[in-house]
Amino acid sequence: MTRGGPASRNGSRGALGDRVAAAFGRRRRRRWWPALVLSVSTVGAWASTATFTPVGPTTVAPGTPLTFQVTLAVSALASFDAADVVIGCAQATDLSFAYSAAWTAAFANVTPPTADVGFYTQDVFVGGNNPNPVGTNLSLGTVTVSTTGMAEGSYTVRIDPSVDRGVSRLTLDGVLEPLSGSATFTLLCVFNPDCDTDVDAADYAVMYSCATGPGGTVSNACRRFDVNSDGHVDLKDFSTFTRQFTGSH
Ligand SMILES: [Ca+2]
Ligand SMILES: [Ca+2]
Ligand SMILES: [Ca+2]
Repeated sequence: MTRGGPASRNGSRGALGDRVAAAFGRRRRRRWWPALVLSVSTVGAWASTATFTPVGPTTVAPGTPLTFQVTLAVSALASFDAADVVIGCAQATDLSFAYSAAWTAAFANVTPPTADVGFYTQDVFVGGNNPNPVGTNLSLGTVTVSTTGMAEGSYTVRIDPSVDRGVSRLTLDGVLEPLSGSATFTLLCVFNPDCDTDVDAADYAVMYSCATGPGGTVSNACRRFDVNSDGHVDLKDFSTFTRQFTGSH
């Protein structure tokens, strides 16, 4: 699916609307319920939570994929029997999703993951509905962000109904709570300022110019060398550098 232009975005939302309608198929007679409750739920107390738990470090070199386990939990609702979720990352080059075994066991109707629904540069629409409530919290699955081609910097993967126009929500018997949550990650070429495939003498020359000693303060440009995050570039960091030194290749 193409992305970016107004026409394609409208098309994406149309396809998404079909998905949502399909997901709520047996409940369509009660569709006035979500619209009615939305004005209540946006007051603030009604807000379900998506927790992103990183699988591995959240600071990695560009090109290294990052995976997060996503768990959904209700707030004011006693449970939930349906979920509609858009997970997205504004600057990612690719994003993939896999349901947890708990999710596929709990829901009779599991929404087939639909990629590129048009709210973020990369996103996926997932969810499910069930005749009976499935509990107060449940593991949704894992989302993996490919960072190939992305620049160094900080990024966010998120579920945000203010971006997806209220699609993300948990529902119990037609009563809904908006669903939101996020995680940040950092792409950084640690010890490797030229971001090539090695840690060599050229990188060491830059590290040497960044050295602060134990009493100095590291600059933002030199944080890649402060691997123990104590605010200094000193012998402790150099000790780690020597273990990661590969030489030119
Ligand atoms: Ca290098
Ligand atoms: Ca340090
Ligand atoms: Ca090199």
